[in-house]
Amino acid sequence: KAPSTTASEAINKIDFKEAVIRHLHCTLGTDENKANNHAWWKATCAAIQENVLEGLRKTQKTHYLNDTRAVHYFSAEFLMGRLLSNNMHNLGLFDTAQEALKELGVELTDIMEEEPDMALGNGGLGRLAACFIDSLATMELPAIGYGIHYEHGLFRQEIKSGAQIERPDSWRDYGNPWEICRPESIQEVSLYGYVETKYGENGRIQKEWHPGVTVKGVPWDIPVVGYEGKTVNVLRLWQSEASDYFNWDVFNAGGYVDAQRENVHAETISKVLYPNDETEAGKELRLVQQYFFCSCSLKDIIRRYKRAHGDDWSRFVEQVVIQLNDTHPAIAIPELMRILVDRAELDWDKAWNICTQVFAYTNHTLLPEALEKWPARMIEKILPRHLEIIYEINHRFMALVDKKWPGDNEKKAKLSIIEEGNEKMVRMGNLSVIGSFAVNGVAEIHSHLVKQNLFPEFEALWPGKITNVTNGITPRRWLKACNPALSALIDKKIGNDWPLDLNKLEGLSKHAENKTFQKQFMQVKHANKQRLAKEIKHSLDIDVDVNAIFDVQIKRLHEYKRQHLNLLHIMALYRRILENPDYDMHPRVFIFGAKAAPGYRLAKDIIYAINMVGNKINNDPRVKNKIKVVFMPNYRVSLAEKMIPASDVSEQISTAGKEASGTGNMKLALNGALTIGTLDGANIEIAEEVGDDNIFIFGLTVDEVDALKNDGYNPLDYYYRDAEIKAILDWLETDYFTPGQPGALVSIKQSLLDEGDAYMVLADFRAYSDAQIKVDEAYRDKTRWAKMAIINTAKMGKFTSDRSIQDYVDKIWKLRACEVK
Ligand code: 26Y
Repeated sequence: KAPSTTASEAINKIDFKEAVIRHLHCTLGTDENKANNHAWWKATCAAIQENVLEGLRKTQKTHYLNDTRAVHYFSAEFLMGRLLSNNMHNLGLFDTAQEALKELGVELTDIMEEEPDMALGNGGLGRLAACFIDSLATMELPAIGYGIHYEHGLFRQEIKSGAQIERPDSWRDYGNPWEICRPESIQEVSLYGYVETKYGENGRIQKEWHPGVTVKGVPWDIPVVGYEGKTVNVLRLWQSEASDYFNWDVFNAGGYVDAQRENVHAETISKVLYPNDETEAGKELRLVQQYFFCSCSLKDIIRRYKRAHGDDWSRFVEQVVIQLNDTHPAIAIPELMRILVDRAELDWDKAWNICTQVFAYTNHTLLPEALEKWPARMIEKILPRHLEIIYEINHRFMALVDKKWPGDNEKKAKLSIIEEGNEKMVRMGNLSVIGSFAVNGVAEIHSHLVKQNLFPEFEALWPGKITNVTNGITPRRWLKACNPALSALIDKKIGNDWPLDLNKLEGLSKHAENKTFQKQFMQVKHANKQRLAKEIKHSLDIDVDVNAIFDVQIKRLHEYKRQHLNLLHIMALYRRILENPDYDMHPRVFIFGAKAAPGYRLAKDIIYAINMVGNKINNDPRVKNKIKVVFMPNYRVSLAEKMIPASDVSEQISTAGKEASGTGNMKLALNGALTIGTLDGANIEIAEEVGDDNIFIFGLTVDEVDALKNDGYNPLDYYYRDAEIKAILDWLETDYFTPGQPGALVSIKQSLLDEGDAYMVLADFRAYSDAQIKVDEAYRDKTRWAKMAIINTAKMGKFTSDRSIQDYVDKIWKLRACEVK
């Protein structure tokens, strides 16, 4: 019998055991007999971190010596999840660590559960940033992520009597083993105060900002390990602290500073992540957060540049490109102008030239309520000099517009950074387009709509500036690490280089009809479903049938994502069963995971409705277990990693034109789930890849949605014409699902009937229901389903974030890889 490990692995295993024990003793002050899972986890992280830091040191030295151009990814959110499993896989140490720990009597997968998620993001945008920095390191591209070191990430969700409760998330409570504090790189950031105009000797007008307060930005570095571990980049997150000195001059000059000082306590700035996605609340602290991390990051970039190039700004644009992850960091544009004009004393034109060659902007949404706008008065109060700069940028830009379209005030009103009205507002989208050299959407259709509907005047002014880079996901985390059984099967079939070259998965296509492979593929799925079923039993005490279809909708809760369309369909099935006990359907488990923004009433009502309807159905013997409804609390990255490998059906059912891209759709398809979805976002490109026979597309297209809206969409037409729709909506008004509380679910009906059904749930209901019947038929044909599932995995090559990053490099960043030896 062949030995299970090679000689070198055996040595590594011994080294690794030694390192873990050493850390138990010397880092944690405990020992093998006393250590609990948490201590074992920490010691294992520390042992891995030794290897990480070695790579980090080499990478930083190499980048410094080669004076590399780098991309700086500015993002208010990085949804990193857990790092242990990822870092072990990327270093190629997973198996070694697993065996080493086993010999110490410790189960690696158990201790991995000790790690809290780094949930420093809301959803898609934050997770995209995390996938991108994984790809950047993997592709050996010099890159740094810049963000905020939130003390509390996205809230922890509990479900009490069916309703969402928010609890604080404390991801660092017992110390984070990955982060490194860098006090030597602290930055100072100013806020509030006033601007003084001075006249220099040469007649040059000088502006001096006398800030009201100064705060400290303390950087924490999280190493980002590329696959195969050669390049280790960093994610640098800024934590706010009270400054060592307070500007007493200004303080004494006027009592108003005192008042402003109360507004923002230094430590408050990085205290908590705002849990709203896609709805701008216009909160002052949020703007302060944005400015805080942008200012720290720019100063950090400039410090590093000056170390190599001194005061010579001429090479800045060769060395630095900054990607703005949506408009959240757009304030970096006037901040860089301020630094260049007021501090470095460059001419305006020279400074503007630099800015507009450094920044690039990614748009992630078309929803009007998500487009950031700040009251000019608020910016004036917090950043008085920046408001002046924004006006100056706009003034010069308006002159340019006038040259192109002389006297066209309508064009000017559309293009202006300033929205005139009752209250003057600063449009951060317009500022971002004007201050960037490239703008991109995140899927073909989305980029098309950005050009056609959101920024048509900019598209006319600067054709070619708006481009597309379709999103992607890292196959290391979203297949290799989260689905080890499927990864092993794929390795066996086509070799193990697919994590670096995902198009290799195409090689699975030719086995899609092979009975043995189909069986193996579906056995893996089955085992993953068993594991999830256990988790469901454990956390919710619900029994689910592993032979049922696992139908999964996991994403933030939003009307446009239409979890309520899914719910209405579940109610329809339930009703059909009650009316006809022999109603023919394959058993199905509908599984949801979703957090609602704490202030989003209807979203919370939908969560409540899913739980109440689910509770009724799950306990109704007449259903004979044909339907189960499971709402998994506290959806997050680490839970996604358990749910996605166990999914049969992927629900991607947003109103066409509303979901910019989606990335969960890619993760699920990669793991062999079949999509039921609308022609929206990246679903369209997924359909192109897998072919129409291997996806269930339904519903109105973007053009049809527009046409129906223009014709005057009336949801009541559907209510009165479709008896099933009427019955379901009326059901919501009774106390059938909420005994003793009639009307508890009525807000959903109201939003659909009285408030106009803005997301056309009723218009798409019948098409959705019909598509679900096709899903049911397909699943019953085991061979057909297996083939379809395999083809989905095989055709996901396009959606690796490595491809997205290569597109950014080619179209926008013009970066070169730098090999780290
Ligand atoms: C302005 C503030 C309230 C705000 C905060 C967070 C606005 C938006 C967001 C987050 C947006 C977001 O996550 N968008 C998603 O980005 C993904 C990555 O591009 C897309 O796949 C997804 O369709 C889009 O909804």
